[in-house]
Amino acid sequence: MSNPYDMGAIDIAWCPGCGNYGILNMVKSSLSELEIKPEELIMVSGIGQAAKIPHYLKTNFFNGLHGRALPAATGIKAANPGLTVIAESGDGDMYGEGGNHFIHTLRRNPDITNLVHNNMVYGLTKGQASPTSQPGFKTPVQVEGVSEEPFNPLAVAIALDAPFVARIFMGDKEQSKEIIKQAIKHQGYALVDIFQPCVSFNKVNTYQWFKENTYYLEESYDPADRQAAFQRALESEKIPLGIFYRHESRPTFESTLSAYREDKTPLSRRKADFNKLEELLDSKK
Ligand SMILES: Cc1ncc(C[n+]2csc(CCOP(=O)(O)OP(=O)(O)O)c2C)c(N)n1
Ligand code: SF4
Repeated sequence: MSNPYDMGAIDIAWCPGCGNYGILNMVKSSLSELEIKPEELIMVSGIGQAAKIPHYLKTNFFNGLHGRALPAATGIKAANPGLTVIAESGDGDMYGEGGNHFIHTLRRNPDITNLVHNNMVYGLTKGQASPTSQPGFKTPVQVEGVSEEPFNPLAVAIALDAPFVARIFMGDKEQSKEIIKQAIKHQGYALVDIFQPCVSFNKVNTYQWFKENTYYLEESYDPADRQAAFQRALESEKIPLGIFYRHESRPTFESTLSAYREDKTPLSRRKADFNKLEELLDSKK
């Protein structure tokens, strides 16, 4: 069956063997299996190799500045609550340049899905360390190896009570696709950190490395238990995969906006009322 998101024969700028291809395929199949129409979706990204992903799906997209996918996605969802909004980019883009937006998006809880291609390196700019690079990782810039503690996106998200927090490996296609689908269906902010090998600039965290160093949370694991989720997010000897934390109890950002209290019409469909604006400005004089 043809996928409505297919672009046909196009040039894709990623290196042969890059993990981004697998993620692109998983996202396309998730969207078509959920029967989300391309016209009801918008993909938002920043800058980087992963951030090119919206160019390769036949849908709406907004390609912003480096690190600015999340505030743009939050604004788009607030103006068009009926759209499915996915913010998708690399670990550098979301956790490094966009780190402050990441924190405040967790606090706001817009109903968006945040897919982060985590290759533990800056791919586009040819292999500098990223916030998730492992200690000791050597690059042409970090010649003695990374000495900083890696950023732990899952622990930060759980600490800030994000309602859906998961980690997957792109090499495990079926399990990963099911988790992406659950994240898209989840009402509220959903983080899926996706392990993705960069075959050109990360020769340490390879397909084999991710296979050998990850395992799935056991079936008896309860994602409603926040303390357990936090503990599991801190594990680093072997890295757990799966849905770490999930709850439905926080209202979404857009549902709390006063603009929707009496009128549910999306802001994007309302006509500007300049008389009201004038009244408002006059009332502040
Ligand atoms: C403000 C700003 N700083 C730095 C850059 C240079 N730059 C472009 S992409 C990138 C890193 C992208 O890394 P990541 O988000 O991990 O994506 P990847 O390319 O690995 O998929 C950097 C530092 C930029 N474009 N803008
Ligand atoms: S540099 Fe790395 S992340 Fe970028 S396309 Fe090549 S393999 Fe993929």
